[in-house]
Amino acid sequence: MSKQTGKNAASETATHGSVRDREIVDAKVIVTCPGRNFVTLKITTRSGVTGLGDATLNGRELAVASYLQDHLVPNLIGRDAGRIEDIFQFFYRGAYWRRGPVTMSAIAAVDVALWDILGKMAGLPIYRLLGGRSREGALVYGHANGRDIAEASDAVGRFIEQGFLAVRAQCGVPGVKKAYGVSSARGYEPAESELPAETVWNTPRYLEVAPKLFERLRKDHGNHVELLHDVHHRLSPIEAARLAKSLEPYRLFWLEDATPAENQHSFELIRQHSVTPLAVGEVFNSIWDCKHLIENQLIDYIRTTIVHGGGISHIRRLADFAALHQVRTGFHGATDLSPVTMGAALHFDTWAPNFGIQEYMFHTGETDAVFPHDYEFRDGRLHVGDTPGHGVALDEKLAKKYPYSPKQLPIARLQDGSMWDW
Ligand code: CS2
Ligand code: MG
Repeated sequence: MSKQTGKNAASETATHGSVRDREIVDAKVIVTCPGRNFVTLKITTRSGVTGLGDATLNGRELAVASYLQDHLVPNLIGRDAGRIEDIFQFFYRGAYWRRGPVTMSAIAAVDVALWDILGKMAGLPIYRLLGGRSREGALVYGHANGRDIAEASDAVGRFIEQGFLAVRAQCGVPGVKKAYGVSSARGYEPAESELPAETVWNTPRYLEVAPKLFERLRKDHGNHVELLHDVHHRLSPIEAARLAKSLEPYRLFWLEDATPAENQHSFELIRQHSVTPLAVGEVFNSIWDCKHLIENQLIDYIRTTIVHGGGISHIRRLADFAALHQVRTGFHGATDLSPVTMGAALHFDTWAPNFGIQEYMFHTGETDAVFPHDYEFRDGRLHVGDTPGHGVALDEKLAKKYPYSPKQLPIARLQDGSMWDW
């Protein structure tokens, strides 16, 4: 049997693209830096239908670009673009080396590009292919931050004025030069320099300021706005438990990445001590990274999104598994995830019965011009359009004007110089 033909190939109808129409004839990796680096895969079928997938892994972009270019693209040519599940399995099982952020981001780019092609061939937006609309729009949260509590509270106020119903709040930590999540003059973009910037962390100071921030936010903005906070893996499990407990009076929507989760049992300790809802998973890349967390209901929201988790095909499995345990989705949506991921994620959010919330940081005007898209923000929610596929395009000519620019994420050390979690 050839790569692209199955037994019943001839009987497949032209309406959905015949096997010949669906044959992959080109797959191209495009690296561009309109304000920040993005890696995009563009797959083209014999009938000229194209699909786009995001493969951006912040600070490690070229590793994924090479994985795609050198190892996946040669396997794609000649294959049937309609066999999305089989292509996922081919790359996941077939490579022998399973999982990992580089592998799963590369597979995700292929998977999302194929779902985009399927949508275009069917004339349907992806949310309809998944099973249709479960909601009118996806609740999103924006990023408010300030050098101190007062500045952060003003920033939260500005998000509420813009119509946001949910806001993540971070503030500077007295005595800490560069705390996670606090903007520089150019806005918050953590991968700032060619080699990692070194920051120094102070847990006791942070544990003092965080509850004060939320006490003030509730005082200034009332009890109805949803408030979120990201610890960015900087606490030990018992410190995380203490923070979660101290934040209980301020009714957080979630506390994110309270402690690293390689050891999924760590979250048992936090759960024993607090009813603050917990979110984790932006650095996960498969269902196996959160199996214990989910089946033991140690978290409330799973953050793993499409680009780092193998695409729509794998994340759908993860979301269905999470639903069995009343865990909701809360996809990662920082600026290092391209508009292609945002588009695909919003289709997923529009469908997923156990959707919780979607992170939404604004891309720069340059990024939006390179990736024209049809999703839009209205009344605290993001709304997908009805363009077939995921509704995000790529202006290749414009993309060429922004060559790759090496940038890595910062690192954190404790005051004595030992490495810590950034
Ligand atoms: C963050 C991100 O959005 C978040 O919750 O933790 O800013 C994260 O640091 C970056 O996406 C890393 O690439
Ligand atoms: Mg985070």
